Amino acid sequence: MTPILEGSHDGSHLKIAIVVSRFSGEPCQKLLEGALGRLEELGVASSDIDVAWVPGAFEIAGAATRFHKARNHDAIITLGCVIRGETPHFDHVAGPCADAISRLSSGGRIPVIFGVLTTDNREQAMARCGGKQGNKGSDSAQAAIEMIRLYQQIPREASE
Ligand code: INI
Repeated sequence: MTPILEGSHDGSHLKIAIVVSRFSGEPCQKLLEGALGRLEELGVASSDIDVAWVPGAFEIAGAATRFHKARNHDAIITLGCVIRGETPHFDHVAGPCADAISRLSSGGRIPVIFGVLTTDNREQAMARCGGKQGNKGSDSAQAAIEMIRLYQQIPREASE
């Protein structure tokens, strides 16, 4: 039978870095609360979680890259919120933010999770950080644990 690889949701003994932007205020705070709550439910010790606040989504990738280079964590979760209706330069913030996090993630050494909301308005953002559409912070935390456990089953190059 073909083996099917799938990551578990066992967060025990894992170290997680979270980079969260504060630009939009409440949505970002709620994303962080969602992530921390889910990590705790999955067995990650609070002492094994490092949280770095950055001013805006544009700064997330830089801080995430520093965590990545430091090699002290099993995954990095990025959280933030970019709202189209609140900025004329939405595309200049949201695009580079997503591209840079994607580049870091696709290196494949550890999971780098994209928990940055990009919405048309604040209402849509609020719905996705603990409202009708769930909490993307919580979803991102679960994705991080699942991907760590999956990567543990996929061989990587010996040189890494
Ligand atoms: N940063 C955000 O995180 N969300 C936004 O909606 C946003 N807007 O609206 O512009 C935003 N801008 C700030 C940007 O991320 C940087 O912090 C700033 O340009 C300094 O580099």
